[in-house]
Amino acid sequence: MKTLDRWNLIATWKMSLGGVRRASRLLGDGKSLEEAVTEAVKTVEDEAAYCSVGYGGLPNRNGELEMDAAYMDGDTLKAGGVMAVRDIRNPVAVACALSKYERNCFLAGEGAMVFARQHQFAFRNMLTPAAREKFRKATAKAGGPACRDAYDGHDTVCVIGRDQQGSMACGVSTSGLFLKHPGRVGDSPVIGSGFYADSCAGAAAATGVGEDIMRGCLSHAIVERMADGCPAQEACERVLTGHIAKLRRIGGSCGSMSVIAMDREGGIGAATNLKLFPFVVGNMAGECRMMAVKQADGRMEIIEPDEEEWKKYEVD
Ligand code: SD4
Repeated sequence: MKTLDRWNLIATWKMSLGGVRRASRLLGDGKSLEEAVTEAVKTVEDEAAYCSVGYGGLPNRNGELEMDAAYMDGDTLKAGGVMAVRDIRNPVAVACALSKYERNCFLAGEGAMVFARQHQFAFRNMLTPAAREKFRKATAKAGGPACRDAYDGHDTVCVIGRDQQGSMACGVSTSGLFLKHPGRVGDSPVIGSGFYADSCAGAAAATGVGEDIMRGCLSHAIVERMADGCPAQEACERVLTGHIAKLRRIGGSCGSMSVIAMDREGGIGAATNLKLFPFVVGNMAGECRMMAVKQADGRMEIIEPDEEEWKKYEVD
């Protein structure tokens, strides 16, 4: 197990690179952790080319785009989330606003959209022509939306941040599984499953098949390990491999699952049951790097692939 450097940001998938760059500059300029983390997530939400988060995300069975997002402040343990919302430009911003409340912090569907309207959050038609076309092709091929199970092209942007004072926070956003049932909620806006941040211990977040991630409350389990002094990398590996072994023991196969974590000193960790899971790290000096966990037979190796190697893997 490789010991890694100290970082201020860690985020899932290659798509988070632009957002992490922006967040690292914001932190370096003395902006708040909340601003840096939410900006990193918003950057991905706003980009149409990333087809599993925000604008241009994956439609559900009705051809509508329903999104989940959450935010957690690791100092106060306050968290907020929105579930199955439509046409909100930046769901993570609404989740962050909800995290300030004492009650009614997690809102679903129409209720969340009413809150967003009342608080002047921006709305836009989030369904792009490319997403419509993707829906049309997938449903035509399968003979209708209801016949087709969700496929593997779904990803969540998860961003964990830590500032100079050691405060930690986490933001996540996704359109969830392609062709999911209307109203389906994945792990992403479920506290302890898709995300968890506790500045006294560390923070963790997950991406993959939400139903399987939720069965292990993976993010909270990883943070608990770090609270006991386990380094972030070891916590990620132990929790993920233990959960997968258990799922296999009790009921056969499980879907894709990947996790990232950061301990309170800025040590990072990542684990996956994919062959390769890319992630991005950044620090306050503006240094950002793309890394990946390579996995074979449950053994993980953190690597920094070069351009040629990335091409071999064809992953986002
Ligand atoms: C969900 N966990 O809705 C999300 C999707 C995802 O990689 O992250 N896929 O289940």
